[in-house]
Amino acid sequence: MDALSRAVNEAQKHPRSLEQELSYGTAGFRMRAEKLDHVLYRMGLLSVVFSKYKSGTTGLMITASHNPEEDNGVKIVSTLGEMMPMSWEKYATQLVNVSDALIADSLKDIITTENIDMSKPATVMLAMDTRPSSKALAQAATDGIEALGGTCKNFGLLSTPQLHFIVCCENTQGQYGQPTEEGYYQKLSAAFGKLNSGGSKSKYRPQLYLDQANGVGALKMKEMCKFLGDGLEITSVNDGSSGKLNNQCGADFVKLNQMPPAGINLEPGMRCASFDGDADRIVYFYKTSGGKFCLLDGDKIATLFAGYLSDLLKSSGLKLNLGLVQTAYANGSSTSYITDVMKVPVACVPTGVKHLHHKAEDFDIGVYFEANGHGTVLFSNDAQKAILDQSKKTGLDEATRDAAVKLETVMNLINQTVGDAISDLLVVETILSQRDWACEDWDLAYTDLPSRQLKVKVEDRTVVQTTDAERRTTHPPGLQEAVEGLAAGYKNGRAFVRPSGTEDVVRVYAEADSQQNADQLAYEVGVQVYERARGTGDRPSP
Ligand code: G16
Repeated sequence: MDALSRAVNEAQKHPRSLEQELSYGTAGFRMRAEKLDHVLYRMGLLSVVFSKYKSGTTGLMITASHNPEEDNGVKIVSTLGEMMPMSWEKYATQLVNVSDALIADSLKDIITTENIDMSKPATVMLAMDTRPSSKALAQAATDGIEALGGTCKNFGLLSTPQLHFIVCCENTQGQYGQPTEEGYYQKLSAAFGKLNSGGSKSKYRPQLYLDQANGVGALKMKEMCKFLGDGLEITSVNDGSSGKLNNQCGADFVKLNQMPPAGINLEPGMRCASFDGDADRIVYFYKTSGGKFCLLDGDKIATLFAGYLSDLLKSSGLKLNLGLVQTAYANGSSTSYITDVMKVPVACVPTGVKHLHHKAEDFDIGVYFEANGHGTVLFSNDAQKAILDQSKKTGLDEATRDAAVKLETVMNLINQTVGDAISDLLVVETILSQRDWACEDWDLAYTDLPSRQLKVKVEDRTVVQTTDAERRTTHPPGLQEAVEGLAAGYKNGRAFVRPSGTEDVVRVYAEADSQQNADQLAYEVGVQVYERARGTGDRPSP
């Protein structure tokens, strides 16, 4: 039996029982876990075809990240650890939506269009998060991989960024690091150790309270701590030993509710951070001596990183351009600060790491962060070479050389393949330590405009269509004018709506001069969405 016939045959074990049309969203397919069996089988098939197309090892991650425990999802990782190219998303969408009988036709279509040599070998690295549904879904994916003759390397539980890292290491023949979980800890901990070799501090304390969303990040941070030695003292909260994944905790909860997670009794002087369910996002928070909760989100992390890197660039004498990439969710104050004070170019792209990552490649050093805490830094090949050359150059004065060596080491601390909560945590701690800053010092750069996010349930969220990096809607008619009219009524008012690509909701974002005004604006915009886009369930309430 040839591979395509086997793929059809094996599909009987994973029949498509869902009539609903699915599409490859912000971060792959995501929904209630019980609906995903055939999706995983078919993504197993696709990851093999994609591996043959790329002539390299691909990755398949089973996770629904910040979504509730009952959901699950899948995304495909490309050979350098980046997301599967957007041009392949249509194939994924097509393959999961055809009837069982048309699987071979759908595969043939991809193979012919992309001119793929099916005789090439294929390997797929598979990993999953801690959701109860993940194991069975991993089996469905494995069945798909093996039906098409691919080799499946199952890594079991990994954080999403660890899988991206390992896939990159594998395809660069170890140049990026060793393609194992241990290789990940070794590379990052070695860089962290080099950058944090002591020195007395007056404000920075190497103690962090870490909310791990009851997810896979807890297991992996525990491993990382063994490699870090006593360089950083972490108090683990929501480590999965009792609570439910992402329930009243995690980066998404903290960012959206602007309050501490369950399990942390926040007091002034404590530096805290939250991971999300698959440890690819991180936000920090603290409480002022006046008792105010303060969030240090992705925007604040981005400016911390960009400020530090730009100082190192100056001191090292390197002429490399540094840019920052954000989405519409970036707080208006952060964008003004980056543009007007830091004088760093900033670009705005639609939500989703795939968009940010792509845009960041336009710079020698591209820092990208979503306000929700997902981000990293990319160094172009030329930038990496220039930094390495400078750090090895003889005859430089000590300060110049020291800055170049630091840049090189920071590069090794950053997981460039994708936003990584563990790596980002280590970079934040390094910068705070080197600057001898407490959270208050970090937070001084600019003051966030108060903001509010809401979710509105509608019959079909695809009726909301957007343009201009999701800052404006083009459909349903009249919605954009209504949103603009409402925002104009508030000082510093700004609002936008967009359909989520990971949850069945329309998201509303609003910011204004006061929290009360931001809340009110979000509510009023939410009502417009509810009325104009056929809202269902609870009408937004003030
Ligand atoms: C995913 C994506 C992020 C995105 C988030 C929310 O995060 O990786 O880029 O910001 O979903 O997307 P949306 O607003 O479209 O639902 P995660 O951490 O859940 O994988």
